[in-house]
Amino acid sequence: MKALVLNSGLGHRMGVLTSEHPKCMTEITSRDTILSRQLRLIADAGIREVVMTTGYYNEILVNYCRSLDLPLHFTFVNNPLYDKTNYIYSIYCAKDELYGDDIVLMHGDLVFEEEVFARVLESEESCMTVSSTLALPEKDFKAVIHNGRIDKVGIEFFTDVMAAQPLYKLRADDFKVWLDEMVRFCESDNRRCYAENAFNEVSDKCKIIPLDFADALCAEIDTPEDLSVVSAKVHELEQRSVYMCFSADMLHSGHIAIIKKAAKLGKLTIGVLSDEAVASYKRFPLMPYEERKSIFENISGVCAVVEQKELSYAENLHRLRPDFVVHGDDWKTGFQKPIRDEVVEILAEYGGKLVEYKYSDDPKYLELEKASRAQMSTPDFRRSRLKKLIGMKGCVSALEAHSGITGLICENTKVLRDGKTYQFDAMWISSLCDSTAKGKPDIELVDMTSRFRTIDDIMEVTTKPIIFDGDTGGLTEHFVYTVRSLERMGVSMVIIEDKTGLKKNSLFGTEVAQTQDSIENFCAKISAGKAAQKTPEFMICARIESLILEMGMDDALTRAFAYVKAGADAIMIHSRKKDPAEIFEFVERFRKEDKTTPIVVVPTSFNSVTEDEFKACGVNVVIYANQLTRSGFPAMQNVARTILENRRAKEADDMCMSIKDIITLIPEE
Ligand code: SPV
Ligand code: MG
Repeated sequence: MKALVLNSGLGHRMGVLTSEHPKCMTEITSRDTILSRQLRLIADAGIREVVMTTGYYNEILVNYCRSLDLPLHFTFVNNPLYDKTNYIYSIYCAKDELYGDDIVLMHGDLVFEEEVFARVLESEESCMTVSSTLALPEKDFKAVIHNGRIDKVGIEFFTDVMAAQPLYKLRADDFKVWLDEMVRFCESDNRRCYAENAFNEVSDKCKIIPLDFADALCAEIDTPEDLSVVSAKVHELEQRSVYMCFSADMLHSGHIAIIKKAAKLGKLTIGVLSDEAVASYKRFPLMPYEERKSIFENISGVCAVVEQKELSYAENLHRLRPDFVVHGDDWKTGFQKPIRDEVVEILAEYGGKLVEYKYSDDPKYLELEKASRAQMSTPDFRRSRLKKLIGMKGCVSALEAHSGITGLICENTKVLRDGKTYQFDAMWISSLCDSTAKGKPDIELVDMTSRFRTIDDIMEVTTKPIIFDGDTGGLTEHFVYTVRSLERMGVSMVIIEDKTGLKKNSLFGTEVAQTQDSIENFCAKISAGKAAQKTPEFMICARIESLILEMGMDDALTRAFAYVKAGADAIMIHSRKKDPAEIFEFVERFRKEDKTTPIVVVPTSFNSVTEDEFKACGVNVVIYANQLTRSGFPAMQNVARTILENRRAKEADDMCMSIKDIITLIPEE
């Protein structure tokens, strides 16, 4: 595309302002003349070729353009009859430079907003800028519009018209029709009229659509009064502020394109979501906040980068009060809608505006997201994530999964509450639920090979970190192999409990015979596991059964410190009491001496405590150990019974997911 800038005119209505240079060189701000601003916008839009018609002060103009040092190639075409002809003849003089290219045509005294220019350039059809809101000018251009296209342009029309400005984008084929007609006009000595007179003759063959800039700035400067109005508006535009928020740790051309557009609206501040906010709403960030921040700081057009701590924009909007918030239109529905609604509400409080651009669903961006998900599910990446999440969030949550589908529920379930999103951070592969799914008791009967198969099924369809219930860990000689296998698979943490002999589920408590291992033996098992592991991030968590087996708080604490000394990366304290008092007491007493070793709890019985309460007292991992099994199983039993009772499935239908939903539940890759 070439830009055609018409600068042959005399500009005599500007008085002394144009006594030493052409009108386009009039200053509109302290840093810009009309022309330097136009040329900067042209260069910023990626246009490289400029054809400029000149007239009086030809040399001054040429030297000035070159002095601006913009990445533009100029072809200057002097209209030798500039004082006797109109710009139709200037274009005629430049015609050899113009055939065959798409052209963006502007008068040299036109000042327009960057956003208006961007819209003109984006138009797929040839277009001319018009305003549906400005009053009709007496002596300036108006465009007659019929059926969505421009029929005539001139100062003499007053019916079916809108105020129009000489800023056009012209497709090569449309411009050829118009240019041919300009040539015909000029060669039959019709050189003192507007170029638009020629257009009016061929408008049926040259389709130009109106592009409505409404109240945005797009105005010619003809007089000193125009100059002061336009300068004030440009000044105001330069003060405008724009806010956008990004989580992206993987920037692609789509993001850059929207940043460039946003920067055209004013000074752009980017809010970068905190690691915690990204992890809560999307997935674990591939890059930490500081790195993401520095990437945005180095993108041209970005004036400032600030942290956005939550998904909600509220805090930053109240503080920054930007004139515009820019976002893709994808948040109008779905999960982000409440966030959008809040933004709209806050902007309305102070008169800010939401600008939404069409969301790009280009498959290449989906491919990139898929690639990063694939990366996250690789063993090394997945394994290391639990430790990082604990470090980042302080307290993480895990939900039980025992199959691919329950893994997907852990992976994909999200809720939005009070401007925050919540999702599970990790998955717990419970011995109880894995055994139950296989119809077997929770007594270490399901062998490791089979347990690994469950891990594999879940890993195949998810990306979140996995905490594995390793029961007693078995014989130390066996445990070291288990550790290495789990590491290889990408499991993040194994929890082994300090019991020996025939293990029964802890929730039986002392109702069944269970033997607690000696501190010495269990420490040896932990140390052997730690010595066997190959990667630094894999965690071995020692689970203390003293409270379950009613051995007392002191025993629990003695064991906890001994296990940490033996190398345990975390400890789990278990209880089957409804009252969380003993858990809180343990955590408090443990934390007095050990501020850092992560503490894990499984609040199946003491389920009244919230994650925030656990976090506040020093717990780092909260495991919901069996809820999916306990909810799925009775629902299935109920349906089975209902079918039997009715000797048909009709009555059970309302208890079931629809066929359509079940067959589309898991999309094919
Ligand atoms: C499991 O989920 O298998 C556990 C936790 O070990 S508990 O059932 O509470 O013992
Ligand atoms: Mg278990």
